[in-house]
Amino acid sequence: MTVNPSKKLQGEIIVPGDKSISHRAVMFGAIAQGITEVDGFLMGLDCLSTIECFAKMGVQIEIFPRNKIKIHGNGLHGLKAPTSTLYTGNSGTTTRLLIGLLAGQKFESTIDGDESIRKRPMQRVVSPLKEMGAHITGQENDNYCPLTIKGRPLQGIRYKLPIASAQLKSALLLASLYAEDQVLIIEPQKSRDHSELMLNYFGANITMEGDTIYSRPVSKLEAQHITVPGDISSAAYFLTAGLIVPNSEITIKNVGINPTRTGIIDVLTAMGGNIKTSNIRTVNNEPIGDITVYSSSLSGTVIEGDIIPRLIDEIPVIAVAASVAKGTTIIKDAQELKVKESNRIQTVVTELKKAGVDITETEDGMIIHGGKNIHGAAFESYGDHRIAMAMSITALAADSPSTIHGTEAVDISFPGFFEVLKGLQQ
Ligand code: SPQ
Repeated sequence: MTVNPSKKLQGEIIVPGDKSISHRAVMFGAIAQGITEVDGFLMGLDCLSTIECFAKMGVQIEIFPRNKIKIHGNGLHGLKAPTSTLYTGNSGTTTRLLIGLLAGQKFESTIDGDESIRKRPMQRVVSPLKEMGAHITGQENDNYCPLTIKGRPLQGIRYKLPIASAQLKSALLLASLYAEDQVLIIEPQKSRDHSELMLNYFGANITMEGDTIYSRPVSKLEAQHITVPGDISSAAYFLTAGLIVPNSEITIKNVGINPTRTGIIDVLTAMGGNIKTSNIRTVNNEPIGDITVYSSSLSGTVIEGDIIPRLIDEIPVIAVAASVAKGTTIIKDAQELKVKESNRIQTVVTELKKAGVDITETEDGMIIHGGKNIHGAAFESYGDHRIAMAMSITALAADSPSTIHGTEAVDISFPGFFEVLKGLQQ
């Protein structure tokens, strides 16, 4: 894919449905009683992997035009033993949440994914589940897929998470639906809380008090109607593009602005970005709004600590904003980036260096001395959707055209990304 430098971006857009919320709608709908209708579902490859896995466990899921799906829930105890391996493709969320759900079923199952999934650590989920009584075996001390899960009755647990991870927390919350007594989870920092909000919407008994989450047993979940907001992680590319390309004004309608996800807005605003949020309302427990960005002159900043889980997936594109910004940006406490679809510290640094950016890799992040000329380059995606899209935004601010290899990866979370970008360039 060739991406040319841009002189101006203008228009009103929508971005596809939130990936985290779409996965959860399928999973919770599958174990609820009744038919869950979902509008604004993300038809990205990761969420389609989740649908496939539940279809293999006997759940009927209908797909309609215009991003609508209907899940015919089997109830909490109605999933069927799959007759073949549950294949999760490139999706860490599908893999980790399913491990939690499968631990308490009455059957045995095997879960596996693509080359990238086979390199992502699962011990973080497997270890507390074993404490609850789960029987899980896999590669290298049960840390890597393929993993085989023999369903067992589970006990409650009091568990302090060693890392702020919504996937780990959600795996335990799903297992808690099959536990004999209370599951208590303590978070080191707050990570996205879509599971807590949506499970309660389906009738679970989850309470949040400070850094502690309590999940108490319920006898059933009830089907709901879910409207999925636009994904702020997808909006992030256009928020950044609108700020760094001169003469730009972009409005993104109906974006999820759950505070556990809006770290990108806080950081870009702190860097001097002119960003306005309007039309704020709540849809099925999730806050939604329209976000407008105007070209701005950005300055470097320090990003560390509690904000990291609130913007973890946006760091590749934040690094692009920092490359254009005047001064130094330091990103710390982001070692989790090393175990995403690619090692995102390494891939971001390698690719931005190709464009002439003064950027250094550190143990837990990166240091960027921004404001220098950005050159067109031949970028690689490493099969990582977020790297493909971040490098496409870099290309808009470059002094000559760039090529991006492996752009098919955008279909993981943002089918139609390049069409939306072209629409803003006209
Ligand atoms: O599903 P996957 O592949 O793990 O997706 C990513 C992404 O960039 O899209 C991470 F690579 O998002 C994760 C996110 O980083 C989605 C997620 C969720 O839906 O619960 C939580 C975060 O991961 P973690 O490991 O911090 O829990």
